[in-house]
Amino acid sequence: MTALGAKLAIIWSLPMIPTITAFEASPDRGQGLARDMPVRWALEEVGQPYDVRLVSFTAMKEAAHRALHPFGQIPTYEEGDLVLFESGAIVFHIAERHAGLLPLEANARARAIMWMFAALSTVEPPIVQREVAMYLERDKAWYDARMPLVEDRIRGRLDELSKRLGNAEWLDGAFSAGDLLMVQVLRRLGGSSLLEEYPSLSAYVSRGEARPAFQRAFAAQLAVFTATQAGRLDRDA
Ligand SMILES: N[C@@H](CCC(=O)N[C@@H](CS)C(=O)NCC(=O)O)C(=O)O
Repeated sequence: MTALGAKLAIIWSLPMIPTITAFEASPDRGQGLARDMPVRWALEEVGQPYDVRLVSFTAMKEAAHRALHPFGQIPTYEEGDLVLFESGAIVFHIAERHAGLLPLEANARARAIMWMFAALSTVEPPIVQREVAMYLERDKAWYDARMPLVEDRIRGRLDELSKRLGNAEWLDGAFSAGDLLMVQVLRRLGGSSLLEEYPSLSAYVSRGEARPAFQRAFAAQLAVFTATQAGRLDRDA
């Protein structure tokens, strides 16, 4: 092998460290509800190191960020020539490229992917509707009438989900990317009594949160918030 060939072989064999984007100032004050969290969690589950680029709300809407994310949001994922947005797609990509988040057996794998979609397209929408109502529609005349309807829609989904989960530890056999996304979606109900009404789902979320990979991901995003706060205090002093 020539010297150049040897150099290229080393470069090709080096693992590529992906870069994700996250809020510079997370509105949830470090609760790990922003959607960089499932991406961090998936990367931690598979043992893939990653870099984080923090973006401000202003920068997210500028052309440079929109070139990565047409909707001007976080998270994004850059890995060599590959640029992805949509947390579900990013988690899926990570799960496809590494062992540990999707079963190898074809039917079990298809079911795990089904649960990823169920989390994001069936369970999450009414939960996000509740957040939209709470944060953006509280001053509307119809707010008090609408909220119970939205919450009942969430209860309907939680009821169905808890029936399917039953006494199982995870949704379909071993922990998968489907559980990762489902737990993360249900975490958005933290602080409301809705999740507590379903003890088996509360326990399911706690099992997810107890995983070492979750803990590392959570600590990493919390460290961003803590550092931002410390910076603010220094500036104000
Ligand atoms: N479906 C997208 C949603 C992305 C999203 O809503 N990102 C939020 C943070 S969790 C955001 O960037 N919000 C700021 C904005 O929309 O201006 C995904 O799962 O990645």
